[in-house]
Amino acid sequence: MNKLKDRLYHKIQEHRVRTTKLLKDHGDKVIDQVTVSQLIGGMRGIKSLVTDISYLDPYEGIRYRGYTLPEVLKKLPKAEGAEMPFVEGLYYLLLTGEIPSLEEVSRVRVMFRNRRVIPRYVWQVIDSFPSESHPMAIFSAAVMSLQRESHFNIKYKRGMSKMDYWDSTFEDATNLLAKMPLIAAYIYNKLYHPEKGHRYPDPSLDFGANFAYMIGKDKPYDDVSRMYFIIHADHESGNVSAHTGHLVASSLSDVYYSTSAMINGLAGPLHGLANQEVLRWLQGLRDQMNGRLPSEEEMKKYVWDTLNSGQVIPGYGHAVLRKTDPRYTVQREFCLKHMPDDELFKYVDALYKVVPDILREQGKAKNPWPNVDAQSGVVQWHYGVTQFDFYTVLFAIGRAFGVLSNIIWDRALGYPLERPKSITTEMLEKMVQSEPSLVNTN
Ligand code: AMX
Repeated sequence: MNKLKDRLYHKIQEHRVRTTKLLKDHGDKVIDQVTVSQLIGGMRGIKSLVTDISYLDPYEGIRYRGYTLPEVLKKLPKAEGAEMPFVEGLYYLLLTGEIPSLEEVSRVRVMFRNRRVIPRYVWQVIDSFPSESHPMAIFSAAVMSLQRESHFNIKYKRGMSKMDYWDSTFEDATNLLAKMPLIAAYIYNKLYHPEKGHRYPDPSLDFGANFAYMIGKDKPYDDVSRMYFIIHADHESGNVSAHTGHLVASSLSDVYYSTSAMINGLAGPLHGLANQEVLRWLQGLRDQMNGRLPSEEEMKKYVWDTLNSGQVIPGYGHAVLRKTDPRYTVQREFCLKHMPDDELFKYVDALYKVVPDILREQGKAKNPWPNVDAQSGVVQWHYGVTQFDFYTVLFAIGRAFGVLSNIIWDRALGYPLERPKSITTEMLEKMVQSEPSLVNTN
């Protein structure tokens, strides 16, 4: 067994006892109530999932395994001269809850490097897509096509103990994670730089630096990649992409089916696609201004025009967060250091000054503050990744780390098939008439 898997197995054995005890001793304890508005309103806030990989506090933002993002970025080992840590170290942290040493990260790097081989049929699947296809559709299909490589499926067919599900899921997850940047880079080069062709991975480079190399970007884009993959990795389990991955995997579909489904959920404009929408919306403002920076009044008018036409302000608001997203702040600090004079960054910064007050005045959004997507496209644009259709693919690579770590743990702890109960509107009407307490939200 390799070292990471060994450590993970140790953690799993410790944790199984806790889950078993909770179920056995407290299985009937009530944890939450459900109101009518939660039932009709997308299940907001209902405590109905368990994960130890990350926790999202509405005011503080995300913590991975108990660490805030600034702590994660500070504590995880880095390459010499790098500002951002190895993404491989994040995988170790998410899986085990421990900050790895440089040596432990080196071993994970070798493990990833040895799994970078992509079967030829994946390239053929990508090549068969029309060039106008959205890169998220191509990415999802390419991941899906790898399904025949699943170790979990082979072992399941042969007959495998439930206690061992996590093991082959770990193998599948690690294989897929190692391959995702190569697939993404191939899609990028094919769609946007066909004249340059495909670049083979450089075995000397880590996850983030190799991705930068494969899409032809110089330093500090290696750090941009690392930062991007790390900050997008997980946002606890209820968001659409994480929940979709977990749900599909709960039927014992393998990680290829689950990750492809996760990518499809991320591709919606209210979720991961918002990063591309922010850029599209900002370009609209820039076009109106003929390239000059708008005055505060002009900016306010653009925001109000968007709201009055019934659209949302992309990159603002959140289903859980109630303050500025720390993922926004991490990227803002990177921008302030590396690209303070960037024109789009100035737009984003100017928006930060006007949008929250306007959203408050409009009085609909529960959270008027920016989320991760308000800032991330701007960083990519600055370093020449101007094809904003591609931004959500980058988000998906990062998110796969969290989703796959969760699926490995789901299997380790024997989480069953997910199956909430639904009722009809008529039943609901009858229930609220006969049981007024059911609608009391206090
Ligand atoms: N602009 C305008 N209106 C907004 C808004 C925004 N940025 N954010 C929320 N609202 C509106 C909602 O559309 C809703 O209107 P309705 O009552 O007419 O349906 C009302 O405010 C209440 O919504 P909420 O409870 O505050 O938010 P939510 O949990 O329903 O939705 C989110 C959360 C993110 C979908 C929403 O804030 C939004 O659409 N934001 C813009 C898109 C975006 O940036 N998405 C990315 C989120 C982060 C991510 O997943 N990557």
